[in-house]
Amino acid sequence: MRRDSDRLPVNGSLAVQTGDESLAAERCVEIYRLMVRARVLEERMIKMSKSGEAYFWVGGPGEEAFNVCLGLQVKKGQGPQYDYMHFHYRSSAVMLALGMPMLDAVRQMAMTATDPHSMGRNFVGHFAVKEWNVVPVSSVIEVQYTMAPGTALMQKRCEGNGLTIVTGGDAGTAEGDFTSCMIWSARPGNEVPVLMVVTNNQWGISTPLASQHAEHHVVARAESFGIKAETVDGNDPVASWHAIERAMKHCRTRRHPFLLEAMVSRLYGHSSSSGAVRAKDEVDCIAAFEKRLLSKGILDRPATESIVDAAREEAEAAVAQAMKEPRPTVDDVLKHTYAPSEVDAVYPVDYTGLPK
Ligand SMILES: Cc1ncc(C[n+]2csc(CCOP(=O)(O)OP(=O)(O)O)c2C)c(N)n1
Repeated sequence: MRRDSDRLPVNGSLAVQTGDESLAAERCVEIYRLMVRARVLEERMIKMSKSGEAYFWVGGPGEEAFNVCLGLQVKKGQGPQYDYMHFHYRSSAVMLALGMPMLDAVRQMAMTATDPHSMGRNFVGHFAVKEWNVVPVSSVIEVQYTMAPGTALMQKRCEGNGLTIVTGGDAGTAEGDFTSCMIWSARPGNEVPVLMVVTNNQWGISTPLASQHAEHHVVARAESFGIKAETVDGNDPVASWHAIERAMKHCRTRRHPFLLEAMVSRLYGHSSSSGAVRAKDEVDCIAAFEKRLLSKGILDRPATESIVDAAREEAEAAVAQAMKEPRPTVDDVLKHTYAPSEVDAVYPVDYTGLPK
């Protein structure tokens, strides 16, 4: 039976600690709940991909600790005074932390016309929210890194303290786009506030990081551009929270770039194309954090179970709702495209015979 996990009593004097850094109990519970919701959402979407309710799945199980901490610290809003976000396809936990309902992720997975990110036309995890400065996610990896200095330059010109956040995986950093981002963010006298995040799971689909990169850590490349950088254990929410806070403070106040490399897990392989099978030999950030919360007495077992139950109910309700909603039709093909009229005039498309 569902209990109201939002009203769990939290002892305000408790905290979770990593080294000298700590997070208060209330913040820990907020982070834990979002991490659980993100994992349950992704696991339900993996089930959709295997059951015929949907097709391709890609997402972020294993990145929840870092991504929730990132989402909770974003200055959310529309326009240059707020943060711009150029994400990759593993950012569902950031989006939930920003306030996206599970239903909107499920709608994209189910390719419904109600999907607010792409009207059912893009892959799952390809978010786009104009009101929150979430720039459309690209399937072509790394192009987001070349776009990021553009929004950051505009933010610098507009003054204020908005910054640009760009995320991607470790393999993608081999693309020239990653270097372009460092060059354009760090031009002497023209530095711009880009927070470059690399979530390093040590894989590029099936290629191990160690077989491609001689440098020990991605952050090693920052030094040659004079970019401040840090590597953090992205499986630890306490360490992640503080590293993100430091990096954001640098970008907001100095108006300079920062490179933050978060070491994370990849708990269900690359995507449904590689089977989406649970990895047993990688750290599970939720299990690890839960253990710390239980041992500190911040949550007890019934409380963690109630959080998981509530998340599962939410995910089931989202899937049930999305499956009832309409799919896009042929008449929708040219809606929300940049230049439908010109393209249509030059290359007229015959839609007769296609299913409505
Ligand atoms: C330009 C480009 N090349 C190749 C691909 C195919 N591809 C999709 S994801 C991926 C691996 C990316 O690995 P990484 O950047 O480490 O991110 P991860 O998926 O591990 O989070 C590749 C090669 C692509 N989408 N775009």
